[in-house]
Amino acid sequence: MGLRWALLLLLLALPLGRAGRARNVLLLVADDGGFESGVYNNSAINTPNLDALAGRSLVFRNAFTSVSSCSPSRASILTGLPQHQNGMYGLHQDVHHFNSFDKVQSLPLLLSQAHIRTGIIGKKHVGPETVYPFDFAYTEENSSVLQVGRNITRIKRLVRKFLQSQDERPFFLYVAFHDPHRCGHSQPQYGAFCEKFGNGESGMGWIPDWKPQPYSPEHVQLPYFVPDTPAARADLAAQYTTIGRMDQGNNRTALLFSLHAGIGLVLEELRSAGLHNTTLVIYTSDNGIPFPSGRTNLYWSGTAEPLLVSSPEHTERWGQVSQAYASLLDLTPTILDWFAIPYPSYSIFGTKTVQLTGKSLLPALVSEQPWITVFSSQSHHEVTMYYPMRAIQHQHFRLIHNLHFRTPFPIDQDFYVSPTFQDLLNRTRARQPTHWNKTLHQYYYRDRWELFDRSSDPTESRNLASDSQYAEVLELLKAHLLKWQWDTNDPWVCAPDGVLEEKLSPQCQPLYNEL
Ligand SMILES: [Ca+2]
Repeated sequence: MGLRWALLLLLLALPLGRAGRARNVLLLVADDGGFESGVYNNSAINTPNLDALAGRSLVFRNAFTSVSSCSPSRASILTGLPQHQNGMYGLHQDVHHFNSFDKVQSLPLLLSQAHIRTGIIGKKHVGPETVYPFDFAYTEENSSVLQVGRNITRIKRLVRKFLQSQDERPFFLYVAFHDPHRCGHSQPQYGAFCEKFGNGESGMGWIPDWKPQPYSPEHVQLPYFVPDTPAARADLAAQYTTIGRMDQGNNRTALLFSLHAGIGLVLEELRSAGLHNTTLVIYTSDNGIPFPSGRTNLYWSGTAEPLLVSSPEHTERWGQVSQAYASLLDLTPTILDWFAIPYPSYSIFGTKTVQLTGKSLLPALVSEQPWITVFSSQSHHEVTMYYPMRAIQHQHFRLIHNLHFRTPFPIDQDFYVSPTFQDLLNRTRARQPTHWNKTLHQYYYRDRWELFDRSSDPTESRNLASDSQYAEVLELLKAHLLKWQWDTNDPWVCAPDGVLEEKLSPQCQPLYNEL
């Protein structure tokens, strides 16, 4: 075969946009990030880079993770499959040791097969390597996660290195910031959120692109689910400071932070390389903020996420807000759609064909879509934290099925040592006011079914599951949720009052266990 033919075949194999141009994707994920940005109406914060990105994006107001835990969420983002289907039931690292199933066809795998170059900078937190291979990888597996996830100067240089070594293939670059994540459990010398890491003080190292900004606990905007106590405010202020390795020259009220400065640097690298007009940029987070009712919970407070989708080819809705419901399970279908790659027909176990239940978000970039339902599924966080839950958010209704409702809700090591939770424990033990919207007892002991109507109860404080006025809604949502569990081959589909027997036709067999 002649060289010209070989080149032509190679070009035909490359995914091209409608205009015939190569298309790329940059995925930015904050670790435990929430709505601390101007674009999401946090007026205490100045976030020029995220706000500028929002001006070139469709801003999703109703976006949700499918699971409120790091590794399971990253695995679901990178597969389009919920944790119970891709196998990442809990955290990947250390003794937790969860992995996705060997046969899972992940996004990096599918992209690689379609001749798209893949790169990851920052926190990977998923495995095995054969399921999640990247051509270019600087992660906790070969570097310090502080360096590749929090040192924005290092991140900037790695992005530059990736872009400068870019070949003729399109690319998918995943930049996984570690910054909004807690630090007190693993690196307490840098502060509760690593807010001192790289601040130039003795022993803290120095990040040249970051001028640390102190933040006053009195000025943080407390979400409704965080106790209004000095301890929690100081905790949140520390997180704001770490989020804010901010742009140089910001004024004293500019409470913006490393994450956003880092995003600015990464986007600047994209612009400098002349790739901003061919690259779909997505910004989101993996799970709820690390505060009570946040991370590890399937309440709104644990699953609602920021989501910006910026397409240079879809300028119609730049700067607009979408009320359509989006799930992080939609990211794999969206990215495959952007590259015009079909999802393969295959099975992970037996003959059950894997179906993506998410959808491409690209149509929303053209016109508002009638999407009103998203699903969530959680089994573990840490290996000891077995507390399976399934949930559906349908318009303003949220239904949570707590499968192990008779056991106390588990608390992770990282959160346990946090100033906010220690203060809650101490106040509860001393019978002092907690200034929280629930009690520890309520937090630990949950009803099997929790139904909330956010249109009349935005803080999800009234469980309507036993209210006869909502019996019809309850049954409808239960049926929707159960159908999704069957559609996604959920091994827990019969729990807690039955056993799944799969010979011949799969069905639930009763246990008569009084549930
Ligand atoms: Ca996380």
